Parts: sequence; C-alpha cells; structure tokens
Amino acid sequence: MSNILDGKQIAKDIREELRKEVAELKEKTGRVPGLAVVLVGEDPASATYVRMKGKACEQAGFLSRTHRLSETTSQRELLDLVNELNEDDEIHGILVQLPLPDGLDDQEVLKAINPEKDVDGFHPLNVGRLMTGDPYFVPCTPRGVIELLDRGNVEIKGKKAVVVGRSNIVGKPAALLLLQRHATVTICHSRTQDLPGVVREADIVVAAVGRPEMVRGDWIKEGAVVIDVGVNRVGEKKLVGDVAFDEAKDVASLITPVPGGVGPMTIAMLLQNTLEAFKNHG
Ligand code: NAP
Ligand code: LUD
Repeated sequence: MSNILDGKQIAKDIREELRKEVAELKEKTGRVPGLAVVLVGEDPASATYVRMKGKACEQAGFLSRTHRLSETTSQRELLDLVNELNEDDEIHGILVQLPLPDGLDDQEVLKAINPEKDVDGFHPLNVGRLMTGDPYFVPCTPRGVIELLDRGNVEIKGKKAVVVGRSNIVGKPAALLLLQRHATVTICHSRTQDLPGVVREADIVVAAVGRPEMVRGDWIKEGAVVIDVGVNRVGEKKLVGDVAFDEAKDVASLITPVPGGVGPMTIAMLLQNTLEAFKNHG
C-alpha cells in the first residue's frame, strides 16, 4: 500500500463536494459565494497562486474577482479597495495575497478587512479567536494540514506533534489547531537546539520552514506521519518541500509530497472558508 497522502486528490474531492453544495444553494437562493482576491505587484509565484485561486473558484461555481494592482500602489489606494470590497454585497470573502511589495504595511491592510469576510483568517480578531479555542475563520494552509490528517485517518489526540516553523501564517496556527485537537505540541524555530533530536520524538511532523529538504530521513521516527508545508523552487522549474522526501518516505507511515500535498489543500480550504462566509451572511 502506498504511504503517500495525496493532497491533490483530496483537494479535488473537496472542491467537488463544494461545487455540489454551491449548485444547490444557487438553486435555492439564486445567489453564489463570491471571493475577491487582491494581488499587488508582479511576484511570479504570487501571480501563479492567485490565478489558481480564481480558477478553482470558477470551477466550483463561485463568483471570482481578481484585482491586480501595480507595484507602485499606495497604502491609501489599497485600503480604499479593501473598504469597497467590505461594502460589496456580492463579495463574501476577501483575500490580499502576501507578501505585499516593500513600503506597504500588511498588518494595517489585514486589519482593514471586515473580520466576517476574512477568509484567510489573518485579522487579529480571527487570530485571537483561534488562540482562545473559539475559531471563526482558520487560516487556509493550517486548516488544510488538519483536513489532510483527518482524511488520512490519522489520530491526533494524545500524539506528540512537532511543528518546525513559527510564522503567523503557518507554524503558529498549525500548532494551535493541533493543540485544540489534543496533541502534545512542540514548536521549533531557528534557535531550537538539537532540532533533529526534537523531530525524532514526533508522531506527527509538520515542516513549515522554507528551506529545501532540510528535514532529513534520519530525523523521522519509524512510522511517524510527515506533513510537508514547504514549497521551494530550486533551479528553473523544480519544486521541493522542506523534507527530503525520498529519504523520509521509507521511514514515515504517511507523507505528503511536494508538489501535490498541502498546496492544493490551501486552495480547497479557501473555497471552504468562502462558502462558510456566504452561509453566515448570504
Ligand atoms: P517564514 O515566515 O519564513 O517562517 C519560517 C519559519 O521557519 C520561521 O519561524 C523560522 O524561524 C523557521 N526556520 C528558518 N530556518 C530554520 C532552521 N534552520 N531551523 C529551524 N527553523 C528554521 O515561512 P512561512 O511563511 O511559514 O512558510 C514556510 C514554508 O511553507 C515556505 O516554504 C513557504 O513557501 C511554504 N508555504 C506553503 C504554503 C502552502 O499552501 N503549501 C502556504 C504558506 C507557506 P525564526 O522564527 O526563528 O526565524
Ligand atoms: N497570502 C497565501 N501567500 C503565500 N502549490 C498561498 C500557496 C497554493 N494572503 C495570503 O496561497 O493563503 C495565502 N493567503 N499563500 N500559498 C502560499 C502562501 C499567501 C502555496 C502553494 C500553493 C497556495 C499550491 O497549490 C502547488 C503544490 O504544492 O502542489 C504547486 C503550485 C506550483 O507552483 O506549481
């Protein structure tokens, strides 16, 4: 039996479930969920992700609007667009793709998004609600990590989980979600001593570091579950994760590939959050 946790297929299944639900809602109410994605600047990876988000929306029957703003957009212009989208009744979810170009204040922009439309879960109100165990919108990538574990029938309760990385968009929220599901959670970062030794204790490893293949096969305990969030471009085209996949796959009981692991789940969870925003405030 394969021990690959196929995020691409699972995300496809979820998007199909969402498509059916949206078709039914449209039939009943005449309305569909709407997502606005804002892209500022020309970063090629961001442009790819934003294109994939728009396409996934359309395939699932959502209304999709993409606002492409120039690299030289001012903070004021960006805030004005966010305010306009906050007021727009066709738009249930707003996402400002990160990172923003230098000179723009991302925290101020995220705070300007109506928390009820904050399908990224980055508004301080949603961050706080996750922290207190009363989540509203949960960030898409960490939510995708949990959904992968659930659909892979991985028990979380009571297990030792090690999260490598403590960013606000992946590491910290992933750790909080695992904690909420009753894992015993350790969060590692660049000052962690004996990182291989800490990872070796884990039943569940979540790698979100941004360093190609840093987590080696001999850091993984026999039978552990490995979720690789990293997406690193090496050379012209090749994408690799934060885990040395070929080494780790022989030790892990279950492992996500890159590409085709967490990435597609991020987009599926974005649609899920947008549908929830619509249901809350059709
Ligand atoms: P980030 O903001 O750069 O955070 C990286 C974290 O890794 C930091 O907490 C940093 O520690 C830690 N770190 C860096 N070098 C380390 C080392 N040598 N040993 C231990 N820890 C180390 O990155 P991010 O936004 O969380 O993203 C992480 C990776 O996930 C990237 O490859 C990104 O492309 C990918 N990603 C994928 C998705 C997806 O949908 N699949 C979504 C988001 C991000 P300090 O805090 O001490 O600096
Ligand atoms: N900003 C995200 N910035 C970057 N990979 C994503 C992502 C899909 N506001 C905001 O969408 O949630 C966000 N909200 N992020 N990311 C990263 C992060 C953001 C990363 C990878 C993928 C979204 C994805 O689908 C494919 C895969 O891993 O299989 C590969 C796609 C490729 O490049 O070929």
